[in-house]
Order: sequence, then structure tokens, then C-alpha cells
Amino acid sequence: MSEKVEARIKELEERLANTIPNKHTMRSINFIKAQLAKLREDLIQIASSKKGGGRGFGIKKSGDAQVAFIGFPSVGKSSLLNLLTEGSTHSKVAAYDFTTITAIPGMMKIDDAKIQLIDLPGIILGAATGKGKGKEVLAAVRSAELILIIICFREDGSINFDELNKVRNELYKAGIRLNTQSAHIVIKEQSRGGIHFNYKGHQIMNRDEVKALANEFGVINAGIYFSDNDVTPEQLIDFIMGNRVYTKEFIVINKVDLMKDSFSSEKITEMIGHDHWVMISAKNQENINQLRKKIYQELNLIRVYLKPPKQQADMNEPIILHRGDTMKILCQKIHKRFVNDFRYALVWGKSARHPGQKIKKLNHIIEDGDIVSIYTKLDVNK
Ligand SMILES: Nc1nc2c(ncn2[C@@H]2O[C@H](COP(=O)(O)OP(=O)(O)OP(=O)(O)O)[C@@H](O)[C@H]2O)c(=O)[nH]1
Ligand SMILES: [Mg+2]
Repeated sequence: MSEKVEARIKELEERLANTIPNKHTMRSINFIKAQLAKLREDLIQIASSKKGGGRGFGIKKSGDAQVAFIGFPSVGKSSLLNLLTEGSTHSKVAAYDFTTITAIPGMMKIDDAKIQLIDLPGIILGAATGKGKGKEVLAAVRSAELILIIICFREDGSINFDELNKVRNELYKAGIRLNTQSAHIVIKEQSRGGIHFNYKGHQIMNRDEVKALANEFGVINAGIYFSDNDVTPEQLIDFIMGNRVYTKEFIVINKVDLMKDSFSSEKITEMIGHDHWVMISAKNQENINQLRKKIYQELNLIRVYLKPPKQQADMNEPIILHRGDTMKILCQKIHKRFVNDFRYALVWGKSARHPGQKIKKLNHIIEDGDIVSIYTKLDVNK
């Protein structure tokens, strides 16, 4: 069953690669893209229905944020986990591929935050369709908020950038979208009237193309509205298919001890496509602290100090939140009853207009370093 679907995917991928995009071929290109999206979904379904498939490794989330490691075998993922968690975790390291066969979680501590790192088995081509432990690995990756893609220097001193693109491609096929957001699209299905297409700004697809794509997915009568410029066919397909995960990647280039001629950072940034990367050597413990700091930065974490009413603030154990988090999220993190029983809070710090500002709104955005006193309905001596 899956072999047939895979063969069809291969055929369509080849057709897509061999079709030169222009006005006349646009329609058939979009048709192929729609078919591919459906077939890939079918493959994921087939793999998930097999015993043990698609369920991840059942790792319980803990800590303030979760970061998953992904990369080909033997790039040094487990060596890195052991270093970043300072010996509190031991994931087996060996010179042969597929040393790690399940997910190994570890806790990295930095600046009062506890970050759960998840070491995973190496992936191979075809992971998205269930090859190797691909389904489980990708399911574990889906639920992390930051994905560390690990590549490394080869023995000849070059960097294996091919692997980066292969990993990205597997993530893409598994419905994971990196460093991008879902397009702002609204689809209102109706009982009749065909497709009505409205949009803001400049668009690359015209009404006929939008209609043809929507029809392909069984959307026949609907108002379709794009509020972003230049929505691509892929974005429209993603929106209709749903079930996509939008997350961030950070690139680790390991084994820098094998480097022969030095690389300019501009060149590496160009090869990677952005400057969210770091070069390390797990073997020589080079740049490990810098990586730790980068992970913290990428997660956009902030520290908030609680001051129980009429007492001193606890400056030793901050609550860790994400930038942009609200008072409601802070309350939830302390205990869910704080959301229901919330009356107001007194706030000192960057988010307060003056020290000790009284905040009554749960949608107030907290800032790094704020000190917060929460008063609930149960506080009798307000
Ligand atoms: N030269 C060099 N070798 C390294 C470095 N980091 C790890 N290795 C070696 O690379 C091999 C694989 O390391 P692992 O940490 O097991 O790699 P992995 O990515 O977890 O591998 P799998 O679990 O099989 O996917 C081991 O022989 C390590 O000693 C490094 O910075 N430099
Ligand atoms: Mg490993």
C-alpha cells in the first residue's frame, strides 16, 4: 500500500521538478502540489496506523520549554545532550550509526530556567513516511518549541550542508514549517455560489488558480479571503489541510575540530539562509556555553519575580515565562485557581507605568524582570 503511494509521490515530484513554471503551466503545477500534499498525508496516515507508529516516544513535557535535537546519525546529538546537561543525563555515544534508539530527555539549567532537551535517534531519508524510527522522531519534534538541527564537519574538513537541507525536507514533508508563520487566510464555506475570492495587497494567484486549488480539496462553495501579500499555493494547501506545526530552527554545526580551512561566518550564514547558528566541538567542549546562551535567547524566555501580598519578593526563584506572555499565563503557571480568583495585581518593573501599578486586566503583558503581587478573591487582608 505505502509502496504504491511512495511510487506515485516520486513520479509527481519528478514531474514537478521537470515542469518550468510559467503562465501556462501554473495550473498543472498547482494540481501536482495539491496531489502531493494529499499523498503525503496518506503516507503519514498509513505509517501512523502501523503498530507503534506516529505516537512519538511518550516523553512527558517538563521544565519551562522543550527543545528537540534532530539530525542524521552520528553527528553528535547524544554527545551534545550529555554536555549541555552537565552530566545529569547520560545518552549513549558511539562511533556507529543509530546508537540512540529512543528519545532521551535531559534538563539543561540556565539563568534560573530549566529547559528540557530531547535527544532523538538519527533520522534517515524517508523518515517522514515512517522509515527508521522516522514517525516517532518527527512526532517528538512536532511538540517541541525549538528544533535544534545538528549537522557536522566531515572527515575531509568540509561542512555537510546537504544534510541540513535533507533534514529540513523531511520536516517539511511531516507538516512541520520552520521559521515561518501560517498565512492569514479565511475560508467561509457556503451552501452554494461557487468560490468568491477577495484579497488585500498584491497576490501571485488569481481567482481561477485559487478556485482550482480549493476545488481540488473539495472546497466548492466558499468565500476565500487572503489578508497577506503574495500567498503561495503551498500556504493555501497548508491552510486547507490544517494539522501543520509552525516552529523555529536553530542550527548547530558540530565537530569543528575537524575543520581544515576556516570558513567565513558570512559564507555559513549564506549557506544556512540565516544567522541563527553556532559552530561547536562536543569533543573539545568548544562553544558549549555559547550554545547554551543561544538556546535561551531563541526561546525568548523572561523572568518574573513573585511578591506575596505584604511580603518580600522572592528574588531567588523566578517564574519563567515567554516574551509576550500575559498576566493570565502567569496566573495559570502558579495555579489554575489564580485565574478564576484573580482580582488585581501590583506590578513593579518594565511593564508597570509606575512602581506598584495596580493591574486589573488578565491580558496585561508582563516584561522581563517584573515583580508581581497577585491579589485574589480569597485574600482577606487586601
Ligand atoms: N571529531 C569529533 N567527533 C565527535 C564530536 N562529537 C561527537 N563525536 C563523535 O561522533 C560519534 C557519534 O556521536 P554521537 O553523540 O553518538 O552521535 P549521535 O548523533 O547521537 O548518533 P546517533 O545516536 O547514532 O544518531 C562518536 O564517535 C563521537 O565520539 C566532535 O565534536 N568532534
Ligand atoms: Mg545518539
